[in-house]
Parts: sequence; C-alpha cells; structure tokens
Amino acid sequence: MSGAGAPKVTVDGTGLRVVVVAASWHEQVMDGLLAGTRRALAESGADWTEVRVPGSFELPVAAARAAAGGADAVVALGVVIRGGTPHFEYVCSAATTGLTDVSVRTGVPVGFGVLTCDDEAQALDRAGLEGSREDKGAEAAEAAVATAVTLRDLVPAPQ
Ligand code: DLZ
Repeated sequence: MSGAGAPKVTVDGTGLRVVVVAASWHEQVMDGLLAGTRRALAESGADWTEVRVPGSFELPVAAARAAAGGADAVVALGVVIRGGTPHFEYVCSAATTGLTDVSVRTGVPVGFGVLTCDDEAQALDRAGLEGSREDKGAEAAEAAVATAVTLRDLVPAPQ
C-alpha cells in the first residue's frame, strides 16, 4: 500500500482520554512509532496512558480492555515482519480483525498503527525515525483523535 494521498490531520483533542497499546517486537521500529504517537498526541492536547503487550497478537485484548475502561480512543502500535512460515498471516489477520472488532463493537475508535512488512527496511521507512519516509505512529494517533472528535460531535455514545 502506498503512503501517497495521506491527509494532514490536525484536530483539537483537548479533554480526550487516549490509551496507547503497544506491542514489543522489533524494538527500534517500535521506539519510532511510539515517539511519533507521543508527539502527535501532545500536539493534539489529548491526555494519554501507555500499556505494553508482548506481540501484535495481544493488541486486540488490550484495546478491548482500554475501551471498556472508558478510553475515548485507542492507538494500537505493532510491527510484524514476514518470515518463512504462514505465522505472519495469522498474526496480521488476528491483529487487524481483532482491532476492527473492538472499534466497531465498542464504538471507541482504534488508530491502526500496526506495520505489516516484508522486511525490517520497510518497517524502518515507516517508523518516523530520522531518514524514514513515513511516520505511522503519528498517523495512527491523529486518526484516532480525529475520529473520536467526529463521533463525539455526531451523536451521543450508546449507553
Ligand atoms: C511469534 C511472533 C512472531 C514470529 N513475529 C512477531 C512479529 O513480527 N511481530 C509481533 O508483534 N509479534 C510477533 N510474534 C508474537 C505474537 O504476536 C504473539 O505475541 C505470540 O504468538 C504469543 O501469543
């Protein structure tokens, strides 16, 4: 998927409570994603907390708990790099389907900051590090905050 055409999203997230759920595989890339997310959340004015899980497979359950606990938005960060077995497809599919399910079922937007890459070079290029072409951690945070603001102003959340 190309990053071309991405919008520049800036919103006022003051008063929003955001939970960042972050996997732990591929430390250097994760550090970049987390830094981008922190930067974007600070710029938006939102308050946030961070929780770490072992791998991207564990992101949906952490996101579900955050949503049930009253978060206005969740940002999910992870890095999955293709190996020589079908494991890659299973972890990517579980993370993607699980996070989609959490957002649709709970009405709490989940920013999708899970990189699914063929190799580490692709991941580094999207990590928001010096020399990266893209900053997917920031993009995921901006998307989550923007969607939370849109939903808040659209209709009250179901009780
Ligand atoms: C097992 C595994 C592998 C092989 N690769 C990754 C990866 O590239 N990125 C990631 O976030 N997690 C990986 N995992 C771990 C799984 O997500 C999960 O934590 C384990 O299967 C334990 O449930």
